This record gives sequence, structure tokens and C-alpha cells, in this order.
Amino acid sequence: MKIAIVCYASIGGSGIVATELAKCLAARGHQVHVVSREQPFRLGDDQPGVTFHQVLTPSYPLFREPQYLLSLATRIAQLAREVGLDIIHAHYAIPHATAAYLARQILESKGGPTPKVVTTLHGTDITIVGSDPSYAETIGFSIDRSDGVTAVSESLKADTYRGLPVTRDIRVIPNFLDCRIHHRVPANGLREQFAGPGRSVVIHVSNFRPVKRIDTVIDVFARIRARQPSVLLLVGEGPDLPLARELAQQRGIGEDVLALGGQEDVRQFLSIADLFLLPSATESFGLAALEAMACDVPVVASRVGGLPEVIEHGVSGFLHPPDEVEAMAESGLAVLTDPALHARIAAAARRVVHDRFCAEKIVPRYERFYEEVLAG
Ligand code: GMT
Repeated sequence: MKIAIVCYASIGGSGIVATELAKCLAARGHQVHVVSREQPFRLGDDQPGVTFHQVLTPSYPLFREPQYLLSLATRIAQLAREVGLDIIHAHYAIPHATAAYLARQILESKGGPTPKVVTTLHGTDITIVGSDPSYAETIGFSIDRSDGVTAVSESLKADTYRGLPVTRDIRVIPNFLDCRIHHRVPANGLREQFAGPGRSVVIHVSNFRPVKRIDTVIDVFARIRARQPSVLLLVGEGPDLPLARELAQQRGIGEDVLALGGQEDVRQFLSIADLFLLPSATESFGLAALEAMACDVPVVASRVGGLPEVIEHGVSGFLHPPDEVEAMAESGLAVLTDPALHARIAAAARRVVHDRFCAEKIVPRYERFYEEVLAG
């Protein structure tokens, strides 16, 4: 098949999943075209079977706003004509589902062959941004007009019907990892750079937006550190990172909260961690949690959205209501101070990833879905 994957290139789960899907589909013999504003950071320069197509959005002094939707739709339509696409797969509905819909309409109007549009819903494209009254009608319309729609969890599927004017079928295809690559790697002295003997390493990886509740990350960590010597590694960038630093200083724990910025290979840092904190307000799936679990790191997370579809409380991690900071700290302390419990949870977490969320289990489901959509 000839497939265009349309996605965000910035550090974020939807772009990561789209890029990994592109690589896996190419490895399975498909011709894959990635369409984005910049090259996604996990794509790498020389990916056999994958071609990157940059979307250029010219500026014009009259416009204050970049017209990305229009340049993206135009680029997709051009690409479809150039290579004869079978599928346009839009990851994250805003504005990708709308751009794909427009591109298909343009192609249809010219009477040439028309690719099918598949949209994958990822999270805030539905739960926070997409259901905002400023967007809901157009986004709902674009999703409904896709030829096939998938969501990354049952929870997100339910949120879509609740929050948007969408009536069509939605297939749940969960996120995945390349398990051959994504696992615990040797530490090679990295841990000693952050924590001496007897100290635990707690980690949080995100794009530091309000939905990640960075204040709660600091709060839970402060409670853990008061009873167990530990450091907190913050991996990623985003608007709330300064808040994390400020709160850590205010609480007098600044020297134990280390911001490492965006990292291309998060595995290295997950592989030296003992505990992952994810107290998000909402999380349609929690790819960051899955990455931690694949590296044998127990996760303490909020019981929200799709996280219960990934983590079983007390078995493969811990889930608490987002405001139960004390309970999150207690679960964190339990795994950090009880090596047998830590080993049990880490092993169960790794098993969950291997049994349910490896690429070889999930990518064929996307292929079958494409075939169904192409068959109409
Ligand atoms: O929706 C977002 O906030 C952005 C998106 C992203 O690109 O990082 O994250 C969502 O998609 C990920 C990949 O499917 C999921 O693992 C995240 O849980 C989800 N984020 C939220 O729901 C907050």
C-alpha cells in the first residue's frame, strides 16, 4: 500500500506513535510518506521505505496567523497525485483530519483516483481542545467524514461520542512500542551522575503542559523525598517546566529536582529510574507510562482516561484519583522501599507491554483496518 502519515513532529505521544507506525509499515513492505511541518524527531535521517515531506507555510504580511491547514491540505493533495496514495492516515484530529478531508475533496473534484482517509484520535484533540465550542463542530464533521476512524483507547472512544458531534464507528487500536528497541538498557554509570548509593531515582517524562499537573509531580515527590532519599528527573520541555523549578525551590528541594530537557533517547533515563510519576488530569492512553513499564519502571499514575486500560492497580502499577497526593506518595514509597514489591510490579508491567502492546501485535491491526477501509 502507499500510505501518507500526517502528524505533528514535536515531542509528543501522537507524533511518536505516528512515526513508529510509519517505520513499522515500511518494514512490512509498504511505501510510506510522512507529512509534517518538520521531520519528526524519532524518524531518523535514513529510514528505508519512508519518505519525509515537509509542509511549508508561506507567511504574508497581511496575515497574523500561519495558514497551516491550507498548506497541509494542498501538500497532501499534491503528494497523492505525485505517488498515487491509497491511504491518508491523519494522527491527531486537529487540524489533520480536516486537512485530509479537504485534500480528498480536492482530489475528488478533479475526478482522479481518491485515497481513503483514516483518522486516529489521540487525546486532547478530543478531550480538551477538540470539544471546545470554538472547534467542536468542524472537528466533529471532519472525523465523521473520514473513511475510517480509530481511537487509542476505549475511554477516548467514549469521550469522542460524549464531547463531539460524531456518530460513525470508531475502532479502538491501542498505542504500541517497538519492543525490540524499547526495553531497559545498561546504565553505563549514568545513574551515579544523579544519585549516590541509597538514593532512589524518580522520573517524570512529558511535554510539561497544565494537563500533566506538574505541581502534583513536585508535591508527590516532596512527600516521597521526606521519607526516602531521592532525586527527581524531569525529562522534556514545555510551558510548566519553570513552574516545576519554582515549586521545587519554594519547598527547599531544588537541588534534588533535575530538569534534563528534551531527550532523544528516553530509554537511557528510564533505565536508571526506580519510579515514574504521571498524575495527569486526563490521559487518553499514557504512552509515557507504557515506555516506563517497558523499561521495568513501576508507574504511579492518575486513575483517569485510558490509564486503567494500561495499568492494573496493585498488579502492574498504581492508580489513584488525581487529587489523592498522599495515596500516590504512599504507593511510590511502597515500591521504593520494598525490593520484592518493586521486582513484582516491574515484571508484571513488562509482561503487560510484551503481551499486549508490542508493534507486532498492533501494526497488523492497522493494516487490516486499512484493508477494510479500502474495501469500503
Ligand atoms: O493529546 C495530547 O495531549 C497530545 C498527545 C501527544 O501528541 O502527546 O497526547 C495524547 O496522545 C498520546 C498518544 O496517543 C497518548 O499517549 C496521551 O495519553 C494523550 N494525552 C492526553 O490524553 C493528555
